[in-house]
Amino acid sequence: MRFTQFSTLVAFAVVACGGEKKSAASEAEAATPANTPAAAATAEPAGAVVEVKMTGNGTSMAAFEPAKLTIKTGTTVRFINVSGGPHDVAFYGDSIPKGAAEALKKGMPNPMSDLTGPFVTQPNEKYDVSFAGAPAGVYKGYCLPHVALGMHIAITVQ
Ligand SMILES: [Cu+2]
Repeated sequence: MRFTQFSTLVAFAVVACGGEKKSAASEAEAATPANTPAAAATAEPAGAVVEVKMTGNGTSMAAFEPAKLTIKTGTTVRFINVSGGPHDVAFYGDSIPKGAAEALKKGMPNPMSDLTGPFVTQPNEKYDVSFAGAPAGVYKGYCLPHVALGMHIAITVQ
């Protein structure tokens, strides 16, 4: 009995110690200047969230589901890699409303280039695009790896 209690204590101490190490590492990370703070990447968006699935069979078919949607300014669109990845979402600079590029630059973390989100490679990995401050109009976009397969999306912001 006594031994069991001791083991539990030791196990707890090890866990506690591991936790401390982790938080020290996080502090070090937080202290390092970065474009996007680690906390921002994992924080839940404040406004409404609408999900868009990114699907494909790895060869001949790939799609955003839905491929057309209507949202309100301030909504976050969550792109989820369901199958056939890697996928990403990019917007046509000449096919978005005036002033939209500035809003999307703030709303698309870790871009590969202007208006082009990073590849989403892991199953169920997500990429959030914030339409905070986004002007009303139609935003036409595509998935870079699958644009030839017709993987397009049109988001209407009201
Ligand atoms: Cu794709």
